[in-house]
Amino acid sequence: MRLMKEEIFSQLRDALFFFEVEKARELAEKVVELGIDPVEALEEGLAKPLREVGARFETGEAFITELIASAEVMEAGSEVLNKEIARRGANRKSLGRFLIGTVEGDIHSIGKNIVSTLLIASGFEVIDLGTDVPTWTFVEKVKELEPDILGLSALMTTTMVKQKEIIGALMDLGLRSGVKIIVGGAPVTEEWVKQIGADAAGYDAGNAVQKALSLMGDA
Ligand code: B12
Repeated sequence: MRLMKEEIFSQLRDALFFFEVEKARELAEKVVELGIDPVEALEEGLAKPLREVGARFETGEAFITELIASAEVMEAGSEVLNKEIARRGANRKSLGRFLIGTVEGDIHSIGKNIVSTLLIASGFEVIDLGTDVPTWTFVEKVKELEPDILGLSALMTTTMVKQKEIIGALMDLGLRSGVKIIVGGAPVTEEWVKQIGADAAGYDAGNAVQKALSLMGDA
């Protein structure tokens, strides 16, 4: 089983590097069929190699077309795996309401979607506002839905400033104290959390769930 798992993860990695969308979907279905941990498959088979493509893009070794093509592979595979993750965690009572979205100007959705799925699987009620969400929409939705936690995703150094803007707007309207705020995305650090007055940062989906649970404990 262990060998089979490693073999499938390695085939998933190859599918991502060679832009094979259908192959990734089939392999993800095989992961589900064989009862392999879908979270591990997502991280080892798809997320890690996608980050490698990102690093190559940064150094000029990969083109934007390659980045887009490998992201499509990741999305196809994660669509199948996310369903399985949610299915495994179904029928739990809600631990709390979690409002999540990617900030304005930023269309990166993959990490946010993985975090949402794992939160659902862990028992949170998740409301996902999608990507490129204006600051004002976050504020309105906090007012309307009264979530326990607000999760703000930003993948770029140029868009993470929106996390600060949203927290500022919530403070100005007297809404900040009613909601815990957790920020995420690759550029986020503990230093940034302090600087913008958030409550926590989540560095991957597992860590996001852990932090969310501990914030609920503080509530
Ligand atoms: C895939 C990808 C894309 C895809 C996105 C597809 C999609 N549907 O999401 C496409 C090709 C569309 C894309 C576009 C662009 N991209 Co891009 N992209 C990436 C890449 C390679 C991977 C991101 C990803 O999905 N990672 C996999 C997931 C699983 O990891 P993750 O996103 O980090 O999420 C995890 C954690 O961060 C955390 N997390 C994430 N969100 C949240 C939220 C909460 C609440 C919590 C608690 C935790 C949490 O948990 C997640 C799960 O483990 C990164 C490189 C990188 N190292 O991040 C560049 C990267 C983010 N992109 C970059 C750039 C520059 C762009 C473009 C501007 C490119 C261009 N020249 O057009 C556009 C921007 C468009 C826009 N306006 O947003 C830069 C940003 C640089 C910067 N300024 O900081 C990066 C860093 C690449 C690079 N090294 O240069 N991109």
